[in-house]
Amino acid sequence: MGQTLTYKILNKHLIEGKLAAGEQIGIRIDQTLTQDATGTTAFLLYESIGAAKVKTDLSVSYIDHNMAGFGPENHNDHLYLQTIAAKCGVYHSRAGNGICHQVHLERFGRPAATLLGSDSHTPTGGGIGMLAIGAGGMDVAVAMAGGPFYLKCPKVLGVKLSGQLNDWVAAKDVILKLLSILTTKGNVGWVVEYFGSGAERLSVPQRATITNMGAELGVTTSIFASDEQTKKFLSAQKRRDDYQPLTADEDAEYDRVIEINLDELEPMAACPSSPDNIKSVGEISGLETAQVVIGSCTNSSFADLMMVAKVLKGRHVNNMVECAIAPGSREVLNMLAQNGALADMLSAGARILESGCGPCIGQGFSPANDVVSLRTFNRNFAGRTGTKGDKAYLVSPETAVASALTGKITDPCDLPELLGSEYPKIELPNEFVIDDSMIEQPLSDDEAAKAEVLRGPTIVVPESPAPLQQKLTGQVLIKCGQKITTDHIMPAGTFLKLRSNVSEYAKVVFNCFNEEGKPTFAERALQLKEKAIAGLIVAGESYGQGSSREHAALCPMYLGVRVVIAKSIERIHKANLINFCIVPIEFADPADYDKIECGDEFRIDNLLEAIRASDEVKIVKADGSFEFVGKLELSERDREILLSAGLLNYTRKKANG
Ligand code: MIC
Ligand code: SF4
Repeated sequence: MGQTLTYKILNKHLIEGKLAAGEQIGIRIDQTLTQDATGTTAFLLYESIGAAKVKTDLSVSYIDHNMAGFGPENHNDHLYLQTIAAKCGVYHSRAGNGICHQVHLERFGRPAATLLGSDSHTPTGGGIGMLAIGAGGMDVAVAMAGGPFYLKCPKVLGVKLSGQLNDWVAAKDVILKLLSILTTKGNVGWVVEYFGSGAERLSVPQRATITNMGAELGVTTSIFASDEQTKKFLSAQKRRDDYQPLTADEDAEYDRVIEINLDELEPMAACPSSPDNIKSVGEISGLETAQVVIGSCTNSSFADLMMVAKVLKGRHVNNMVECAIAPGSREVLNMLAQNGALADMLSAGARILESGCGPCIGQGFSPANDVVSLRTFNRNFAGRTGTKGDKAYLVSPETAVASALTGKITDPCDLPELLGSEYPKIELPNEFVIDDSMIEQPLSDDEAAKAEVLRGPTIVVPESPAPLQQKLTGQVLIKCGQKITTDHIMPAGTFLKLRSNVSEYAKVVFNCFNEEGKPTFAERALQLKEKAIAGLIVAGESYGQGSSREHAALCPMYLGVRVVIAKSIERIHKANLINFCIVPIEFADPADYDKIECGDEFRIDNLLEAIRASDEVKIVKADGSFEFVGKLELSERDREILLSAGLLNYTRKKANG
């Protein structure tokens, strides 16, 4: 039987375990990426491991999330990250150079390599044929120190793309279509591999849009073959030498296959407030919109923005719409500036934002109350825009620009009729304008030994978890529903600047569920912690969807949360919980969820014993009126990490023999 692309790469990188779906495996990581919002913790933890120079082929630290600079925190972070990178042999992409995923694709990604990134959209690299996986910062720190990355050997879902995208239909519509089929839950443990004649016709940036938003499916990663398209892209980036062909075998067998005929695809939208709430743009057209934002790591490539510029040229954005465009990288922005496209955007009334995450992570551009905001991003979780009750729709750049011109959600296929606009097909340039002057090279060993690391006062080393005890007494601090995202647990936006100071950031854990005039989650948790009562979180399906932010485990840990009991828990978040010594438990019988109330007290009498040797644990209500069984789906390594009080202690213990 032939091999899939995924298994070919896994095979070449396997260090521990057997390549069979469901088995725990350890793989070698060739490249890592970190960004500023997860990076400070990742590097602080990296320093705590005691490692000096990174042992990967290449590690890059990006500044792209936190750039607004209200107060000293952001700049303190930037200086710390710049100086620690130089010392540790890490490349550093400075603020303004672009979004990590876009820049990594342009300047560093390499087919057939493995990439681990402390950002859930790391799978963008799958567009260039690399196995690119998102993880918590602690896991990335271990990989930088040369340790393997552990994961469940995935099942492979083949997505066969046939046909060809019609004019005005975009790569974004492909992934939105797939989200309508697979939804955001229930896909843990899969890799999506695209193949077929339709896939062959897509350019690298189009592929990267698809693999990027594959993160919303909750899969381990998504990947395309490395072929002529990849060669063309890398050559245009003056990196022809990084190219190597890699495809699945002709007779590769997938665990499941889904077919999408690109000829039949139409413009799609993810409606509020989930990336899987999909409708065709036709179904929602006519809805007035007051804001259109084009950018983010999903849709801000040169081709995307050139198409937008060409449609805007000689026209003007509707006067009831605020339209902003954030080019994904300095390379893209430079090229738009040099070829005049930027001027077309400006003349059309678009606001140009700097190359970074910006509005996608709630750093400004929050919409007014009750208005429809159209975004080319990948996430529209409730409140992520920074506005409570927001109505954010996720669309392609084609749909976004059409709607910016008309002031209503508009199917871009109607543009020729409405505005006489022909579809501007954008070819990949033969040569991108390359300027790596904002990427700092790591220092030589001699220079590194002398270099000073700058640590502003807002950068605080996080506390280590306390060891778990055999007998645990806990109280349910919150009972939440299904699809709780890490944005619910740990809001970003204006709180993002607190990422390097856990005790401050922890004050806003579950902020969206806090009620005015009542004690906050954090206050209630700290009260319990003082009484040595563990905090328990109870949740429905797909707990911890979305971002890789380990603060969604680190901050609850700081507040004394020791156990999460949910119907199911998403991959990255589950790993983060374990890394920070919070026990992830899944209901053996989901009906037991209904029998639990916030404030209930429970006990576990044999927690350590169960973690050591059992797949189950008995959880008993303190008054003895009810008990239920929780599943412990843990690998041997997970168990050891929990018993060692978290990954940092575990890694130190291992290093000391
Ligand atoms: C996001 O899109 O939510 C983020 C911000 O990029 C996160 C990382 C973070 O919270 O810092 C992600 O996707 O992992
Ligand atoms: Fe940045 Fe948004 Fe991409 Fe996250 S999804 S990396 S916040 S642009």
